[in-house]
Amino acid sequence: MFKLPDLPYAYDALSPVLSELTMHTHHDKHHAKYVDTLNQALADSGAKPSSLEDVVREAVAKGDKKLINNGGQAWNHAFFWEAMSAEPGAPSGDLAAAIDKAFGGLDAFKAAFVKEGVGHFGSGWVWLLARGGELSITSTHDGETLLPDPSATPILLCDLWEHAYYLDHKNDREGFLKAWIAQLANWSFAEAQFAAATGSGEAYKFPAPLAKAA
Ligand code: MN3
Repeated sequence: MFKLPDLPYAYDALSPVLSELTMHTHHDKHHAKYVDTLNQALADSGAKPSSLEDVVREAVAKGDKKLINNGGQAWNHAFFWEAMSAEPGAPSGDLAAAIDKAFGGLDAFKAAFVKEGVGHFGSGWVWLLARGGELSITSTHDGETLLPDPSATPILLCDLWEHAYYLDHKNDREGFLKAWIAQLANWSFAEAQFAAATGSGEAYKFPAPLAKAA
């Protein structure tokens, strides 16, 4: 079975953009429920997967909605926690150069990321991703991941579900996204992901399942 990953910082570390209450609700209730439902579905089917990435890719291949949604949400939230930091820094080196090339500068990238998130109808996720050294922005619906696309490496990810921001920003998704990209995007994590996309080091993986059956 898969274990709910801990937050890589204190629950109040991302305040005021994301409050302690939001982080407790989002991680301890929403993310936990996706992991629980994923584990129950795997237990019911007798599956003994070696990675969550394999679970999601196989679920997509089979059209298994329950595993696509709950496995995808388990993965996306774990990546989302890593993609945030109380000390976000700024992109440098190869990643900064790739941002300039793709978007015409960091401010233009941030505006494009916010625009994609605001324009996404309903629940989902907004991504900065790399194909090799080439950056782009996309959004996915509900629990969809980028895992079925072997050419795509996620660099940054922000949650567009209302549960991610409603307690702190009410219906103001644009205000949330502007604050998020300015104050929480974890650029050292993004640089490590970009290095992996361009052939140096390993991209993020969800923690391997515990040996014991669910
Ligand atoms: Mn969420």
